[in-house]
Amino acid sequence: MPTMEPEVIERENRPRLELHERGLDYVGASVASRGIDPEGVISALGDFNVALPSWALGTGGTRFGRFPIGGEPRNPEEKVDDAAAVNALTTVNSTISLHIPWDYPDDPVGLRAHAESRGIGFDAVNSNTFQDDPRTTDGGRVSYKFGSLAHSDPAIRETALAHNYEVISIGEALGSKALTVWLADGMNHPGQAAFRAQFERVAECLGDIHDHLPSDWSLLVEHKPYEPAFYASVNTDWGSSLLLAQEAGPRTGCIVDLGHHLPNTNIEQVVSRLAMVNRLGGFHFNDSKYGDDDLTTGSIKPFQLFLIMMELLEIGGGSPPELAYMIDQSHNLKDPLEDLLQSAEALQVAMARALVVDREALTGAQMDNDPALAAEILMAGFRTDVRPLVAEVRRRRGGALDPVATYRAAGYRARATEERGAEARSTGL
Ligand SMILES: [Mn+2]
Repeated sequence: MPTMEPEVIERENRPRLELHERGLDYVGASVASRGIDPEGVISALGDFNVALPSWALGTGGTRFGRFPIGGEPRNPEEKVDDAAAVNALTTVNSTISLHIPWDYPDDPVGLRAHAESRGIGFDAVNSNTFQDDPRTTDGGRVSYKFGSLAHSDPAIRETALAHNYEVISIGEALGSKALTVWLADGMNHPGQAAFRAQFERVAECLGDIHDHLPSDWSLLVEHKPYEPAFYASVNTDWGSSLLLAQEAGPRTGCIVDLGHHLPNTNIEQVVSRLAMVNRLGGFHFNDSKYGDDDLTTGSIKPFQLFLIMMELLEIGGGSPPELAYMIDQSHNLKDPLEDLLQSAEALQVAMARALVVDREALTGAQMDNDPALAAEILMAGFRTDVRPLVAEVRRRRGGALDPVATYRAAGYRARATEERGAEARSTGL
């Protein structure tokens, strides 16, 4: 199996070290002048771990087609290997989130041991009841075409519940502590179903799933305004998501996927509201220009990402709170591992920019009704080149000063292609 050798990382870091240290000195002094300890920033960044999604280690696609890159991981074990390669470079992506049935593990205990040997743990497991899975849908007699947890037929709701229970038991074997329900139920046509009846069926089923969870687990629900239900999703917005979480039970949190909002939604405000009532469960990070585009995190709206990080620090009292953080993207053109490396960097940079804001001074300006001063304080953080702080987190833990350049220098994709083949495929049922 291809690996990311520490010697290669060390070799690539060496010629970059001098410039890195000069940058680190400069940003350290600049941040210290605001009364912020750069060591505290480095330490908080090291604790901000973001899970990698098993479905994004291969190329994604659109309705127009898919262009495999070669050497894609063919099974959950190889996905763990690729996640370990990313984490070796970034040091802040030590968990993987498995999607069932796309990554159905035949031997979860063996997979867990393999992951542990590569320094990888398991984040939330994801259930899928928006596709018919030949393993569980009784030779096509049971179908999710008209819904799963919202379906009018109790037998189909039972099948969907059974799938969620199976995913929980797989997750227990893997060492996961949360279930994220991928719910696509809704309507494609006005009049197709009753809003209220669909919602009530889903709420009841989520309550059943909640009550089925092991005692130290949590349940995560994720809203999305449209697709595949193009007229109305049951869990359409953060208000519906909050209602479902409240109905399902106390250990249910809401996932905020950055692409799952109608245009111009103030996502940082949504984050604040959900946290205020203790229902912020976590994030699916990506970026979006028009809809659920699943683009590289921080590539379209880096300022929005920074403002979301500001809210996270508000919730965590100055450091990132413990939530389910995950990247959720589709890599249509880039090498998926390079896209994940860039996303990990964007998340660390956004968090670092928030960490170097003088939050006490910001609160002072807010209380004094001085919006110009508040903007000065906020933008001083956003405009700081925090990249040496972010790189220092990686360097101290054996990671790469320049992850993408190091990944390329290591020839990882070529080695993976040699071992797994140019036609290796990884996504979907
Ligand atoms: Mn998502």
